[in-house]
Amino acid sequence: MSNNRQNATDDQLDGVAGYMQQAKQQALKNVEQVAEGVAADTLSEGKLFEIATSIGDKRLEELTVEDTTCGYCAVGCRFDLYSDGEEILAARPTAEEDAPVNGISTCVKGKFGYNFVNSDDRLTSPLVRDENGEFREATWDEAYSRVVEGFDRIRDDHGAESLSLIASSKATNEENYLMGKFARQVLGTNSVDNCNRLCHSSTVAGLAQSYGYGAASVSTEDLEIADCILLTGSNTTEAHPVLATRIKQNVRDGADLLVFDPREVQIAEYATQYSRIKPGYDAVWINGLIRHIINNDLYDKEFVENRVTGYEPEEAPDHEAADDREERVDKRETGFEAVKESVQEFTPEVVEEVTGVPHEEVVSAAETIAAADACVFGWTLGLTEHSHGTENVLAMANLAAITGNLGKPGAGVSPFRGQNNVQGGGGDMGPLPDNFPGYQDIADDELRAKFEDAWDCEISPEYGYYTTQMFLAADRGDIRGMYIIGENAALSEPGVNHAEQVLSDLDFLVVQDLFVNETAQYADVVLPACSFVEKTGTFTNTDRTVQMVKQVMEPKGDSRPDWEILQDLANRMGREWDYESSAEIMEEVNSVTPIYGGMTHERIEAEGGLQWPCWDEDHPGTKRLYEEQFNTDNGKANLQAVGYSEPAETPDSEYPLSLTTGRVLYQYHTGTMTHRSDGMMQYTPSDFVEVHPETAGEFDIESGEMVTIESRRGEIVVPAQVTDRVGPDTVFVPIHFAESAVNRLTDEEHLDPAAATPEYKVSAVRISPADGTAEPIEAADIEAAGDD
Ligand SMILES: Nc1nc2c(c(=O)[nH]1)N[C@H]1C(S)=C(S)[C@@H](COP(=O)(O)OP(=O)(O)OC[C@H]3O[C@@H](n4cnc5c(=O)[nH]c(N)nc54)[C@H](O)[C@@H]3O)O[C@H]1N2
Ligand SMILES: Nc1nc2c(c(=O)[nH]1)N[C@H]1C(S)=C(S)[C@@H](COP(=O)(O)OP(=O)(O)OC[C@H]3O[C@@H](n4cnc5c(=O)[nH]c(N)nc54)[C@H](O)[C@@H]3O)O[C@H]1N2
Ligand code: SF4
Ligand SMILES: [Mo]
Repeated sequence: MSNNRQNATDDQLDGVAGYMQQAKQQALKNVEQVAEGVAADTLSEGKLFEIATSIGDKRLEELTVEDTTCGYCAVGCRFDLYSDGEEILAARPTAEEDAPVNGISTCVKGKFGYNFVNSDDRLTSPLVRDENGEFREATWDEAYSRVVEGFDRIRDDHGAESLSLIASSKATNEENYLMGKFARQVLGTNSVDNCNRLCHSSTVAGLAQSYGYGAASVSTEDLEIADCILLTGSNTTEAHPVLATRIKQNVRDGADLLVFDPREVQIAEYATQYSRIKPGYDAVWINGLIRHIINNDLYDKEFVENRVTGYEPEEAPDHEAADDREERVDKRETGFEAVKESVQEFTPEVVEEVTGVPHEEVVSAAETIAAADACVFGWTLGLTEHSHGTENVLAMANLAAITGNLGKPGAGVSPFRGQNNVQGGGGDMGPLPDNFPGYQDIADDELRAKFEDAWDCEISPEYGYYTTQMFLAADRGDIRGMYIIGENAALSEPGVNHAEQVLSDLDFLVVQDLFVNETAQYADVVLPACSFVEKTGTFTNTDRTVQMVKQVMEPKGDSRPDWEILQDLANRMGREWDYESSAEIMEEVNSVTPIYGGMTHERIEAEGGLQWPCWDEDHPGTKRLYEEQFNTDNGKANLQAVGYSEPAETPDSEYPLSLTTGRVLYQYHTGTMTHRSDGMMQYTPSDFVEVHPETAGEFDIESGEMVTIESRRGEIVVPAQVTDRVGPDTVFVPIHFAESAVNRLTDEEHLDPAAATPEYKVSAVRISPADGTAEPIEAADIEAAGDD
């Protein structure tokens, strides 16, 4: 087996300079096609926005230019996109006042990641199976008929609850609102969920329990004015490059940065303190910090006295899944005294032995946080993707509350959300088995009655299945049909050997996507959707800012925006939907979703974004949550005692290493968008495994050599990158390539009891040399490509 990692020719520059050079040539080519008199020599390396500036005025008039919001990650960068109607030619900064998060910054993906839109294998017409079981192109009419037939058959034979829908956090708020409505009103099932389940649902569950809202309390500007930032489980420079820039700037200006991560990721280079932790034991070191702070009287007594209380869990609705989820919560002691008592077991010895963090590092981090006037607690998947992710988040919420770091400038909790629209489309819009839009509980009789009335349908009070549970329920025959919109479950679910089996055994599967992705290969019908550059609507970013997304190009081929497809299907299934635009859908959202009450397209456009809650048309939106009170019954933060927890599967003699998984800068998830860009592929053409030099020695592995990685569930082969970025007990593999799908190794069964998040961040594995070698893998130059 060979690897073509370094396939750049000799005369090309290495690293990011080479990437920029290539991108510049590509952009120049575009510009030459549309503009006369391009002043190539005005272009400086790494300043490709200037290319767009150099498009001649005359030709400029012939181009479409729209200010829009990035469709990759949840930072929510805004920029102008230029199109000649056929393809995206350039991205350049929009007016700074219209780009509250990024100003003039963007990362490589927002700047250059558009080749996928026009790629030859974009889906341009619906596909159905022919008599031999092969895909053939079909008219929309035929495809819709097949979909209706398929869903009807399952409903008639097995009941509507055996249908489920996976909604797409790539799509707009308006589309996700309709996905939730479609599941409940048209299909008649509460089993509707999305990628938040695989990602930050433990953040949402934990923060909702502790403070009332499952979202960041801060605005992005708080990252720039905090005195101290604690970051954990976040590879910020690669996954949220523009936020990393904000943080680095603040650190240069004197803020403290504390990084806790099993990998010495690039942001750690800027840290006042980097502590290497063993994956899977976050509540332990966080409780160690809390213990030091409380026992040494360093906590914020006034805040604790006035703004903190215990937590009284509500009775769980009567549903198998819900019972299981609530069980652990029921047992939890609540209030400051309970937390104080519960952290006593996390002595310096315990913390060091379990997590590997020496006592001096616990002390210095605790004292830095306690001494800061304002501290932001930032985290991402390293904290959440565990079988006890919600407990990790509760522990972090306790830490922020006892140090009084909420509801004031430069302070608060900042989970960096993932997909471009997972905060809005994946949460706020309620394509969820337990919530209507705006986190309104479906088990609440009054709220359910409101939606039954608004949507003219009956809705069961029983929670549906979470995404991860849908796949387990399918094994039992409880789910028989799925409608998967913009989600590549065949690669992104945990334990994909199992997921593949489920997808192939389903009675009926509809996939709605831009491509025949790995999931679509199991579909009965594939419906071609449009990407964010081909439609209008809104996305909600990581700091609750709702921003406009605008159509820059016509839909490719016969593809249609998701909301139009849903409307067509709803009408064929006996409903009368007549939305003429996404603005009209937003009006309906406004009327049923209190936190979005005043968010019309008109205002979002005029005000350059609005942060929720925004209760009515006169409300200015909310920059920072919890300034006066928490969103709980008594207005106080609910502290909850969090005890010892560990990963569901720990290393042993057979599988001696902890595997953790994640992302790289140049790739995005399952690659449907980034694999179609030559530039991105040149820099990360395959997955790889990071192995510590000592471990490499022990298992006889050299950099560039192919390595077999095995878990109890499967095996993959990837080239090795020998590096001390990881510790000796840990190996890291990215998630971006089907041929080395790391989710063959992960476990689909052990889910977080409150949030049903899988444990992507810890699996027990063993490694051994495989046949073949690859070029040694250089770490990408993240610094320069992350943001400029
Ligand atoms: N380039 C790029 N950017 C992206 C994405 C992408 O695919 N590509 N995806 C987007 C999405 S949807 C998301 S959700 C975000 C994810 O953003 P991140 O969560 O920052 O991304 P990951 O690479 O999964 O990184 C997780 C971090 O957790 C650390 N970690 C691993 N195990 C543990 C543990 O047990 N405890 C702690 N504390 N840390 C641990 C890893 O070393 C790594 O630094 O990125 C978004 N941005
Ligand atoms: N081992 C491991 N596994 C993980 C993770 C991990 O850290 N480790 N992270 C998890 C996380 S946080 C996430 S978010 C998931 C991501 O997993 P997925 O969401 O499955 O990954 P994507 O590749 O982003 O898939 C999005 C799909 O939407 C399509 N698409 C894009 N725009 C549109 C649109 O506007 N409409 C429609 N209909 N389709 C569109 C794309 O072509 C693509 O097929 O992976 C999870 N899996
Ligand atoms: S950081 Fe990059 S991927 Fe994320 S929104 Fe900004 S430009 Fe897009
Ligand atoms: Mo995510």
